[in-house]
Amino acid sequence: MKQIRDNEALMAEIGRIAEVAGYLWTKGWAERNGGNISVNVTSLLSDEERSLPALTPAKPLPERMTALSGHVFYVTGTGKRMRYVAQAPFENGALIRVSADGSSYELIAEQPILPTSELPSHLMMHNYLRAQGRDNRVVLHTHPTDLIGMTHCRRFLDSDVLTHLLWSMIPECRIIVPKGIGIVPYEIPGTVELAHATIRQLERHDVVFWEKHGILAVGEDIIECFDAIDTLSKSAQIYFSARLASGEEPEGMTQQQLNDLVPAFGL
Ligand code: 2HA
Ligand code: ZN
Repeated sequence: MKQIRDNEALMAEIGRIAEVAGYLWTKGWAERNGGNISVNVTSLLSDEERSLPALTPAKPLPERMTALSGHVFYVTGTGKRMRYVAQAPFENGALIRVSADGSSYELIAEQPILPTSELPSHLMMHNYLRAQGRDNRVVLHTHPTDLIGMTHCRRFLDSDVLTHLLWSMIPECRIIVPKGIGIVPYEIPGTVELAHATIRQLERHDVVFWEKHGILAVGEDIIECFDAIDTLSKSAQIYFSARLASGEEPEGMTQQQLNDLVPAFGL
């Protein structure tokens, strides 16, 4: 009997998830079990792997996810620590399969590790993005200290204000996060309300700040999701450094300098 670990393409993807989980921990963005990851791996599996027998009874989803019927995801486990996901992704996460009618999911490999408490909201986002025709495979949520800190300041809780401020700290930020950031007012973690509010922001953005909680990024590639958050974090640190150095509001790049990046980089 072939094992799921014999699938090289899947294991390469799991390796990239473990790589990013390690970055989240070393960056100081993943205290205890902070953060969670889900990646759609359906296209990497054979028909046989996609129809592996369930390890546990089906669990209902809060909404029917018809754009995800039969799709398989790697999902980090509830209560699991990113630093251990990095070392042992199949002891700290699992593959789940959404049912054909999109109303439930079951664990299929490798062990029955219960998924993150944010699973329903991750799947709602995957479902929304796929239904929109966006080739989304990744939802990444993490707790970067500097970016969360900014969401405690009322004047930054405005998408245009915070996007412009972070873009204006270093040219790369405008290039790497071209859609800017969305902001979701505080909601209880793991709730359907938080998921709905996030999905509204995903209409226009790939990165969303959750007030006083964390950051969520979506995309085709987990390394690129990490890079977007990392670049925003770099901008925040430049802002804090410049403020500390002078005691004044940093100048930031001018609007013209920001605009000039658009044709130069085909944004
Ligand atoms: O997984 O970060 O938002 C723990 C969390 C919940
Ligand atoms: Zn969180």
